Amino acid sequence: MAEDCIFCRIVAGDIPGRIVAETDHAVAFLDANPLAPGHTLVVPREHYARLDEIPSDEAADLFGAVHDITDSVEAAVDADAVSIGINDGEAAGQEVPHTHVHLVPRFEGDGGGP
Ligand code: DGP
Repeated sequence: MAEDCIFCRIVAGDIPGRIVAETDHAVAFLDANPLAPGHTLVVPREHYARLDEIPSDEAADLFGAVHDITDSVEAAVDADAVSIGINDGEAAGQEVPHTHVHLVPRFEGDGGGP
């Protein structure tokens, strides 16, 4: 755990997070600054700043969680689709240096997305 990492602190339960799913290696919680209702972040439990730092078994679990919860995220807010994305590195727009997958519910004609 990185003491100064907000996502590590949510995973550890040190600060409140609206957690929607948990697996052995991944935790999903609602984004505090959502692009759409139901915007969810899926993060590895361990602190990895970038995607290529995650061991393959933990990456498989992370993307398994993404696979398993996408339908529920979409259904929870009655969306039409979901945009799934990672800002991998600062130049890509990554603000929180703990790898996370965005699940952004999409609605017909919303014109939004990550
Ligand atoms: P990115 O730009 O890809 O690093 O996205 C970071 C996301 O994290 C952004 O959508 C807002 C969200 N976020 C930042 N701080 C917090 C927090 O303290 N709690 C939660 N739940 N989300 C946060």
